[in-house]
Amino acid sequence: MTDKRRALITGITGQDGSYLAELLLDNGYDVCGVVRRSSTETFERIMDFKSRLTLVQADLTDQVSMIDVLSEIRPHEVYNLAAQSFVPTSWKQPILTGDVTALGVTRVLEAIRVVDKGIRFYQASSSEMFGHAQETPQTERTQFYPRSPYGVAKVYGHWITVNYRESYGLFAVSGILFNHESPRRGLEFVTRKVTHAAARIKMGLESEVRLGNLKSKRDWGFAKDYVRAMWLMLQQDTPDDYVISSDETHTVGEMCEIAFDHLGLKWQDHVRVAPEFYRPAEVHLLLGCSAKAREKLGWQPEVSFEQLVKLMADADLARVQRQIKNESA
Ligand code: NDP
Ligand code: GDR
Repeated sequence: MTDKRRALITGITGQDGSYLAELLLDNGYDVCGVVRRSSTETFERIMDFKSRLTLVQADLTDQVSMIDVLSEIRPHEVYNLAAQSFVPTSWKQPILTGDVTALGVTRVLEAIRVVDKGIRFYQASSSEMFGHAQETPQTERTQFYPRSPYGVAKVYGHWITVNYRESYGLFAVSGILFNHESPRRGLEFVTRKVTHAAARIKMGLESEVRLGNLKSKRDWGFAKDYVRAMWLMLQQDTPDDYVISSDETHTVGEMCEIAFDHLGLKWQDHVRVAPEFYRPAEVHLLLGCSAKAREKLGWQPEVSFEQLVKLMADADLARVQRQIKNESA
């Protein structure tokens, strides 16, 4: 082991894990990632820099595996990004979602308590905890009212993080992050679903995309900006919780308009509303206030909503064009 700072990331194969790993490598860290056993590889997002990472096998549902990993790696910082993170799946698999997204947090915290209480801990909390928002904009003091099993699980994860900080004096922080997106976003999330579909429609591979509620409003930012805030939270003198958001809100419909328009298409010609994408309980409006993070962490986003949607549409168009070229070669 070297003298460099060591970070362990759970969820390193996900959108945020991949960006955070790159940031930490750039900052001179030894970066280790937890990966779970799978019959096919899930390394697509980290492929370009995988040789610079240490990957270890463990699962958030297995307490001993987490203790073993922490004992082996002895990180200075742990970023807990692993979760069942797709809201609709949380109604289909509420028990699994609770096990990974809620209890999984306690397993990581228990591993820290047993192995080394000096390890700094970041918990990926979510604006979904505000759910049926009790006030607008939402701040660190806004009451939670989750509207999905996922949101409920994240509320547990948030409070157990606060509780371990207060019970054991851990440097444990909860980042309440609003939606953040990128070309690495999973294809089932609405922004990526739209930019990917718009690119395929542009290239004549499809003619329409079926979506749910076009009126719901989200506070969307760029994932690369948001992982910077995670790192900043663990560099402070004292542990605290922060809202991270763009402080703007837009409808799903507006997002569609920007994406299709950017590729020279009219969104009304291609977007169809399909009841199967409506949720049993919707979160209608999220709008964050990140004033505390801006003041105390010196954080601010660099990519605007419009730039974000356009860069995602451009990336998907390039990807689809590459696929077509490879298939015809
Ligand atoms: P992703 O869904 O892209 O990534 C989730 C990661 O968790 C994947 O690496 C996945 O591994 C891993 N994982 C899932 N289950 C387990 C398990 N049982 N054991 C170990 N690893 C597991 O999520 P994002 O990157 O978008 O989000 C990162 C975190 O931030 C999540 O906790 C999410 O809930 C939270 N969050 C995200 C926001 C967003 O807008 N993106 C906003 C607020 C919070 P595999 O590749 O094997 O599936
Ligand atoms: P969200 O993101 O649920 O906010 O959770 P998602 O992109 O799935 O939905 C955002 C909004 O778009 C509406 N919507 C659709 N959503 C999807 N997925 N597919 C559709 O076809 C569609 N049509 C309309 C939804 O109803 C919703 O209102 C994300 C995840 O990353 C969480 O893990 C994270 O905690 C929160 O963001 C903050």
